[in-house]
Amino acid sequence: MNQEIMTSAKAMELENQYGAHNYHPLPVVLDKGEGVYVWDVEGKRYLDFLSAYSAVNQGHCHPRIISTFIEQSKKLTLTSRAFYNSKLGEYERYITSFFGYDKVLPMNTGVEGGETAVKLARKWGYTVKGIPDNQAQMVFVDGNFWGRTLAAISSSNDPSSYAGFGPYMSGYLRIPYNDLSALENVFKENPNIAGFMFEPIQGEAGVVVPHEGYLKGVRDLCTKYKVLMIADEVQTGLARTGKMLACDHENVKPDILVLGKALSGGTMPVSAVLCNDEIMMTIKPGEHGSTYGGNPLACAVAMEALQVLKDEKMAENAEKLGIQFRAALEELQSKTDKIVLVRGKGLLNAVVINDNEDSHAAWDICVKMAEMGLLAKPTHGNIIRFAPPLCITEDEIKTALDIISTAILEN
Ligand code: IF1
Repeated sequence: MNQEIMTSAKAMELENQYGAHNYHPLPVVLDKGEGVYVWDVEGKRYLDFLSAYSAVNQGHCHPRIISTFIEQSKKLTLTSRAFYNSKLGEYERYITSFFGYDKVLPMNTGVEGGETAVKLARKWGYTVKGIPDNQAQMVFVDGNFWGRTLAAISSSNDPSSYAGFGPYMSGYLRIPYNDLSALENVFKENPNIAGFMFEPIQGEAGVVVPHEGYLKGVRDLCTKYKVLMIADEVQTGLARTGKMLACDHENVKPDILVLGKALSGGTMPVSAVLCNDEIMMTIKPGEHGSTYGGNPLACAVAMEALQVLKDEKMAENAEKLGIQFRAALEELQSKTDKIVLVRGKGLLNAVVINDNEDSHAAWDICVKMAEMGLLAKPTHGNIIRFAPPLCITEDEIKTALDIISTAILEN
């Protein structure tokens, strides 16, 4: 086929004509990525401050991860789990010792990880906790986001996630986030609760950081009431918040850990559910799985993606530069009434813009930042999330802050 000259306009037109309209992207057409930078079709360079929603923590096209991908992809990519493969056992040993659990169940997308965690909790509820059949309850929190499947949106209180897709999954309870008395009350009132699944910091809700002690409080209450603590670290995990896991900020160990996104360094969907034998062994052969789960390519890439985080001290970098980034934004906040709030941990941060319902100030700021060479996108209308790859340098943070402050002050 002759090589058609692709322009941004042409690419947007093609997506509009032939693709589902399930997103409203910023008018930027990306063509290349390297480290913290991405380039559009016309060659304009941007600082990527979204990192594909924290799936590119290691930086775009990290050389070590790409060369591992290329090497394994020439040898063996997929076997299904009908057979063993030479990478899966090595990966399972690597990731379980990396995070300190007996076993891992490998899946692909983050939401499959969440679904797997809910199925494990229910199975454990019936076979270990002794919940009567089909009576297991799962507790979620307001503002949660763990994907787009019917099981995931059934737990949501965001109409843009659930409206128009009913009927919904039963056996779900929902309480306010960051509220330990609400958690204890729901545990006291419902004897058949199998698990409590939540994000240690809420990403989609707009980087909502719970009060100091919340994670510890959740851990203690889940232990006291024999409810599985399930940490959805799909977005907060893998060094994003300044520790390898967000739960590490309070030295808390969830019963089930869900990982995804950057687990592959942004090369392909790889997710993982980790827990100890008492829970993991409740699922018997043939009771759960997926075609691509645990494929040799994913295993090779995930080991390298995790090792890169450690070798390049990305959690430490996120911690250090996150403190600088938030301090500078708070300084900016003191100069304008446009910023209502700055919040975040590590390099998962957000700015809440002073924006009434119908204005689109946050969107306009993002369009202005794109023109100035920085990509970020609003969530929930007036909240702008800033999440660059964790390989970013101090100088690049300073450049980003110049762009952000100019765009906010000028808008
Ligand atoms: C979209 C949001 C972020 C997640 C957490 C599980 C999943 C996600 C904490 C599911 C996925 C993605 C989904 C993507 C945009 C992005 C997102 F805005 F939708 F909410 F990051 F905040 N747990 N989040 O954040 O993982 O199945 O997608 O691999 O759906 O628009 P997935």
